[in-house]
Amino acid sequence: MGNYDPDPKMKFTFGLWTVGNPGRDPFGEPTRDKLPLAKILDMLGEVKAYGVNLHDNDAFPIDASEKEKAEIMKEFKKGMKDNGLVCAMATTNLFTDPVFKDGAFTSNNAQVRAYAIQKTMRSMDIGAELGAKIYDFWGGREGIESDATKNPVDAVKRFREAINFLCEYSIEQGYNYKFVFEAKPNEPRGHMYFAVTGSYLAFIQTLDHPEMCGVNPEVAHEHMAGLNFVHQVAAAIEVGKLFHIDLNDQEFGRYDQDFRFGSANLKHAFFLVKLLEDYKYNGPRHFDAHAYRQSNYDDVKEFAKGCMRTYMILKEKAAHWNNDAEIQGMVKLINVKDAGLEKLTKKFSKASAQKLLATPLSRSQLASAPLPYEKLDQLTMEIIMGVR
Ligand code: GCO
Ligand code: MN
Ligand code: MN
Repeated sequence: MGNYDPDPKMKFTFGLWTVGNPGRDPFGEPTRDKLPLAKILDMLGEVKAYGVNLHDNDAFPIDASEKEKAEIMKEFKKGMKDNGLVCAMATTNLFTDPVFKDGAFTSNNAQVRAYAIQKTMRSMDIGAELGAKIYDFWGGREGIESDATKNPVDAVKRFREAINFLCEYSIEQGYNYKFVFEAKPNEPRGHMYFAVTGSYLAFIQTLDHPEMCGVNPEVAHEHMAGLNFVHQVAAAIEVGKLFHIDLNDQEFGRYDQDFRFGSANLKHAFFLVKLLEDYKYNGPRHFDAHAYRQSNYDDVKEFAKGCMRTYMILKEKAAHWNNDAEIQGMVKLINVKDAGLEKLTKKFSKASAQKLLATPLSRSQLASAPLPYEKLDQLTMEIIMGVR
């Protein structure tokens, strides 16, 4: 058995709100005491995480005075230093306070929109002081229950205006942030705008500064909608936009569960880790998950260690798959090459089109080529199950 300790090169991070989650749900009160900031940072140090992420109000109360903010900032920096942590990502809480009940950047009220931008600027100042290089946008309240209440075209325009403004703020302040957008189809709103990662990949291209913007896909968010998360991440990788990732787990089609990474859909988790490792993803790997409501803080530590350990185990299994001679032989077999035809279809020209039209290709012969996918999948499953 290998060593599955968290590797700092993997940049495993946790939000203050993840290990600090007190176990509240829509039907019940918290089951754990709220942990003070210093204790959360100590816990992350103890489990050997690489870094910490925050929403402004996870650490700095929404009504904190400048003096209180300065004291918390000092405590935060000390906690990071004592525990060898970096601050990898910061974000704004644009969803808890009642002011955001009908959206932040997409609110129908221009004053609420302005307040949301102002709050984000202040939170960007905090993140930059803590050293964060990534700034996340999760539109928690950007959506509707009824389309009678908001024009969905205006919503996109308003969101774009806010992001363009904030990109300029980051540049003007010299913060050098990379912005990342995190899609979710529903919860807490009935319907949220930018429902899937692909929505943001298209949106980014319409911004004034597309080069500083990428995505932060989350396993649970695509699985809630019954989608294949690996494919969403692959789409982001292929256009060079995977700047951050939120790892957790989720039963398909259920409410927002935020389970420990790999605990519900191990096969998908395997292919996700394989994709990230094969394409040398180098950003933070953030476990945006929380422990079961039944757990006490000792068990929360087991939860955090479990997220990282599962990733390390799956990373080893992905390498095993890549080095398995029988599997690689099959991969070669199913990827039929034809240098002449590949050259012909690589780029259109009148001549290549004519040549392609004149090429005899036997449909029945092509259809009869062997595709032993049952065998390939079984070999894969045996690696995942640990018998191969
Ligand atoms: C959720 C989201 C959040 C965001 C966080 C950072 O489903 O609640 O995943 O946890 O990631 O607010 O923007
Ligand atoms: Mn989530
Ligand atoms: Mn998330």
